[in-house]
Amino acid sequence: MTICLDQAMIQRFREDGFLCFDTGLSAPEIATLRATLSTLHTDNVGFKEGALFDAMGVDDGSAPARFPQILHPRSFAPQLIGSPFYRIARGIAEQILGKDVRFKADISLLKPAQIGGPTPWHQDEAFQDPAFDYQEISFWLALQPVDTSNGCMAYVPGSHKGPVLPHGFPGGDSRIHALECIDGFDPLDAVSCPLPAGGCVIHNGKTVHGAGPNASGGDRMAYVLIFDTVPVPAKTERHFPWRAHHKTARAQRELEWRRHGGILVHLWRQRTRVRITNIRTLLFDMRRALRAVRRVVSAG
Ligand SMILES: O=C(O)CCC(=O)C(=O)O
Repeated sequence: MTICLDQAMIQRFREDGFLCFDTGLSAPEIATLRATLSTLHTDNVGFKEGALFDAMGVDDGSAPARFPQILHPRSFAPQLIGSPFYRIARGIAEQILGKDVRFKADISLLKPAQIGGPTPWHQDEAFQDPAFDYQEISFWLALQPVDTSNGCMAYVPGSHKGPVLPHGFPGGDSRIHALECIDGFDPLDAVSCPLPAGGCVIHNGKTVHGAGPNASGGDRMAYVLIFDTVPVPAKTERHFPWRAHHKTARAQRELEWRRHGGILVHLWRQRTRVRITNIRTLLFDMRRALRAVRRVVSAG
């Protein structure tokens, strides 16, 4: 199945920095995705390598996770990449970003019933290296209906047109994975995006967004696919000082795992991302792989 956005929708996405649409996925297709991801969470898949972590806690196992996430769940359930959702998202990403679009990442997001914490306001680009400029779109798929009672997403329209704003850590605790935007926007401008199961909201890497807690009796699950074009050196110098202070248990587990041989598994998995469209994309991927190896060597 393929879905195309019409020109008015694409224009709205460019203006607002986010857009909701219906994927048209069938109930069994949504149930399959939900069951696949639920099993990974229940089995604690990826914890040792830092793929599974609590984005809203110190993530040392001392308290129930308030926002467990799995980075790259496709590494543990490869069938996710053949899913109809992947094909739909890829087609729309190509429509918006052009033929050179690349699949960047997938993430499984679980906000547990009643204890699921709010997602702080943030811009995804605040996590990235400020030396590059990015073109990125996230596809956030609701795996059950979402509204303000279970933490639907909310966006500040037009915020993607400005710079990356100052960020810090929730409660000032740099052990927490999540980042929080601390200045330069008004949360009262935000628009909530309730969705039916199978509804999707896409956002730009610079759009300020967040979500409320899950106060409902059921888990709130979402599956995210991210597509990008190869980053280019930043046109203007910028600094994200919070990145130097970020010290999470997740990153530490990942480093340990890579030091003990996981680096080879990591590089092998990354091969599916490489798209040799031109020499620039190849060089970018080679440099990134080298950086990953250097980090492991210097930690050892
Ligand atoms: O699901 C959420 O509450 C947050 C997701 C998010 O921040 C993202 O997909 O970029």
